[in-house]
Amino acid sequence: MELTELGFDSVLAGQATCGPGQRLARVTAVDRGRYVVRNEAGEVPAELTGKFLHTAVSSVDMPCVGDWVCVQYHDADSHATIHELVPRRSFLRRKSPGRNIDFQMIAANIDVAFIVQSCQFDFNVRRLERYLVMVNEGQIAPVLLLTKTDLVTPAELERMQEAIRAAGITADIIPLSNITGAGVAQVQALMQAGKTYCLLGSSGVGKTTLINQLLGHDELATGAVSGTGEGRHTTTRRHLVRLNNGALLIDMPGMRELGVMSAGEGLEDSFADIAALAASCRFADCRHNNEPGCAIRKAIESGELDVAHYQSYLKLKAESDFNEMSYLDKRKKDKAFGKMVKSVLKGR
Ligand SMILES: Nc1nc2c(ncn2[C@@H]2O[C@H](COP(=O)(O)OP(=O)(O)OP(=O)(O)O)[C@@H](O)[C@H]2O)c(=O)[nH]1
Ligand SMILES: [Mg+2]
Ligand SMILES: [Zn+2]
Repeated sequence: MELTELGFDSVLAGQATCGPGQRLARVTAVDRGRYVVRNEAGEVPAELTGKFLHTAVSSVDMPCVGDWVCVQYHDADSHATIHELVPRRSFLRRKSPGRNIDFQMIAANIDVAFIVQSCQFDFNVRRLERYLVMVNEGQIAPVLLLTKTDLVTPAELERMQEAIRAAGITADIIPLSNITGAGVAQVQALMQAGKTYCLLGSSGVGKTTLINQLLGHDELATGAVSGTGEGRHTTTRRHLVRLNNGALLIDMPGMRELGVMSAGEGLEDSFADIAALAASCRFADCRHNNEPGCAIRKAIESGELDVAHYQSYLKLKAESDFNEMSYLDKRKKDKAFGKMVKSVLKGR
């Protein structure tokens, strides 16, 4: 196997600067501080060097699934140590769950993210918008998958697709059923050898079931859903697998919280319709309240712009601004603290 078959390309090659005795490998699984890396020869367990841990200033600097790393192999190549992270070509990150204001890296070097929602109970356009912000911010192309179409009528499915389009979302939508197999071939057809894909969505929507379909056998564990259609977090670790057609696919646990932060570009890309409208307001600094010549207000009044969609944008923008401010504040304090410690140590 060549590294290009694991997704390596010229962009990454231009960024990789491994030291002597080190080799390139891709992180294929992460589970609470334990890693698995894969190269031409296969997969082995790996751990971070002390130096790596010491120089990592933020959780964002830690390897995640999909990352390329410089590793050293030990004991007849039976395990490896991770020395260096190759700069990411694209990334998926969110605000870490709970009150903690920090980023959490989810995956890296992804080409296409499948945003998965189940037609049964799980469907929610506002949540779709959140996923889109995250995906767009990380320079990843989104494709929407609506699963469990076997549980709804064609008319219901049609309404869901209309609701997505009404929110100005232009990404491709593939409805599918893992039970009847409808739509699965369409997903398969768009996956290319050497490109990396990931599956994002709530627990129980059928992400792993779809991967098993694409693999052609039940390799990964899937779980039952409760009466409400909610999953029970069957997948617990992020894991990259290679399909027969050469495409690389990352399975992930279902996400509960999806905080957005510092998503400037992600927001503008995901709400491109709103950005375009705002650009034609009479005043460049229009706040879209009661200013004359406001294109946003006019579009809402004429029904061209969906109010819920606009409110969702305002809400995400406020949340992102707040989180970003708190994050910058925290980083400043971290830095000031570091400086203080250094000066105290120097003075001893
Ligand atoms: N009716 C129906 N059931 C499905 C479909 N896809 C998956 N399921 C069922 O939904 C349940 C959950 O599927 P999983 O593939 O484990 O869901 P997941 O998204 O991987 O969930 P987590 O790993 O918890 O994030 C299983 O019982 C599947 O058999 C589908 O298209 N239609
Ligand atoms: Mg799963
Ligand atoms: Zn305006």
